[in-house]
Formats: sequence, structure tokens, C-alpha cells
Amino acid sequence: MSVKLINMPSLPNIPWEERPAGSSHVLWRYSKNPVIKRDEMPHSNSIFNSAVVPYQGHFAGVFRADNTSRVMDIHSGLSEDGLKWTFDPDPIVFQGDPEVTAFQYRYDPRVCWIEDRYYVTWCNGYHGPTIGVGYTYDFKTFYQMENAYLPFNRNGVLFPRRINGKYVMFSRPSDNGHTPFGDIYVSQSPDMEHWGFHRWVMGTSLPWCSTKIGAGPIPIETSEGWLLIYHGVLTSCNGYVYSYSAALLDIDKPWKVIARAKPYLMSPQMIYEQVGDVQNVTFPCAALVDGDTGRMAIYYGAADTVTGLAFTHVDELVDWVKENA
Ligand code: BMA
Repeated sequence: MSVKLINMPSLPNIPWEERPAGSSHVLWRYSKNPVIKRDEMPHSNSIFNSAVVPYQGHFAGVFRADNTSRVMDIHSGLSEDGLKWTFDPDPIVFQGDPEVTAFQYRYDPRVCWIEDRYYVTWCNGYHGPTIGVGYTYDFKTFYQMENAYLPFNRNGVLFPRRINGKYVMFSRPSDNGHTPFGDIYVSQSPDMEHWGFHRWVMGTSLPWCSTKIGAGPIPIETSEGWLLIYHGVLTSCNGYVYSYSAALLDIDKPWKVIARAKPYLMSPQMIYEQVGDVQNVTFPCAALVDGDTGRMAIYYGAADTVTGLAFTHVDELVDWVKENA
């Protein structure tokens, strides 16, 4: 690999399929997509926009499931291979201050290993959407901390290590509805509860994401900068279209963009991405990476209904971002 991965452990059992014969695209979909179907929990209407991490030689995750009452909540899950999942049919119950843990809605989780635990961030209903923050050691007991920001905010995504001694998080300030605007910012915190030093990272300057953007999976540290995969929205005459692409950010000042690809990496083109509860959505929330080979598996929500999986190589993706910037 020309591109070096930094602080990325081996993941020999990463879910993986080689690029299909005849394809030259940098990203390719799992042949058995959707990897998670809508009804894999007893009362789920849909399972999508979910986060997966390596855990004890296998995989664990936090999954967005809307139930058949259309309550939006998050559930833990375990998997041997990252493909077939055993979900907790009951939503996560957080330990913590009842003023903060009181449930309104929870969706779009991300999971990030930092130092000694798995942090979970999600869009948390607290008199409007904001960023909930919690953590777990074992995917059984979950603890909730203070909300990171005031409403309205979404797409809170942590960096996997402190930068200059501070925890760092992306977010996307928004409104109370189907926000028709939104740029990516980063904020810093000494303790994971007090967030400040807000910096603007990037906005909606490209046609495929001219309405709004939001960070996706946990950024990946490479010799060429932080590799950020992010979703972006185009407003068509038939509504929003959610695609995703990638950018490279400065390692010490991640609000400085080194390169940002002009094209999307994936847009809704398969029937399970185009048709569902919300049409035309591909929404990535997690990526697994094998530190030895650079193989990468991206989990993305499809049409707000099911979960898809796509593959690439980190070094090819970094080269693609630079070549297409
Ligand atoms: C966003 C979020 C996502 C969802 C997307 C498309 O605002 O609500 O959870 O996937 O809209 O509906």
C-alpha cells in the first residue's frame, strides 16, 4: 500500500468480497445486499443507518431500528462475521441522569473506540434533535453523558483519538425538520461533555450535495490525512437524493480540507436504495478497515429501510479522492 494506515488494528475476518469482474469503480456493493433486512428484529419496520465495530475478535454494533409503531430507537447487536446479526430486540437502556436519558427518539448511531471504551453518538431527541453521547464496554450496559450541543444538530461523529489532547467531533447544525441546509463543523472537548472551539470544515459547494452534508463513519487516520466519508443531499424535482463521497482532512487541524472528491462515490442506484420508506437514500454510518491489507467495508442505510454493505481498498479510495479533487 502506498497509503499508510495509522493506528489501525488487523481485521483478518473483515466481511469481504473481491471487486466483481468487469468493474473498475473504486467502490463495489456486496452481492447479497441488503446485508440487513428490514424485519430482522421482532417488531422492526426498518433497520438502517447503523454502526458496526470490531469487538472481541468478532463484531458488535448499534443499530437504528424504527419499530412498527414508528418509534425511532437504537439497539445493540453482535455478529460472528459482520453479515449475520443477532440483535437485542429491546432498545438500549442508558444509565445516567434521568433528565438526560429521558427518551424522545434516538437515531443514526455511530460507534467509536477511543482509549478504553466504545463511545456511541446519535441523533437524540431533547426538545429537538441534538447529539447524544454515551459509552459502553461490553455492548450490554450503556451509560449516557450530557448531550454534546443544544438543539438543533445531527450527524455527531467522533474522531478515534484525541488531537492535541482534545476529543474531537464532527457535527452538522440543523433545524427541527427535514433541514434544507447544513455544513460540517468540528468541535473539541477536554472531557467529552463540554464542547467548543467550533470550526467550519466544509459546505455544500458540489452539485451532488448542494443542499446539505453530514459526516458518516468514524474518520480513518492515514499518512495522507484523515479520510472522511460523508453523505450529501441534492434536491431534485422529486425530493432529496442522498449520496456519499470522501475527502481528506489535515491530521492536526481536521477543519482544513486537503482534498475533496468532486463526484459521489455512491448514489442510490439499486432498487433497495431507490425504493423504501424514503426513496433514494444511501447513508453511511460505519466502516470497518483491516489495518494489514487496507480492505474496507462500509455499512450504509438504504432507502431508510435496510442496511447495505460496500467494499473498497483504503489506498485506492485515497488515490481516487486526490485524482478527483
Ligand atoms: C435525515 C435523517 C436520516 C435519514 C435521511 C433520509 O435527515 O433523518 O436518518 O436517513 O434524513 O430520510
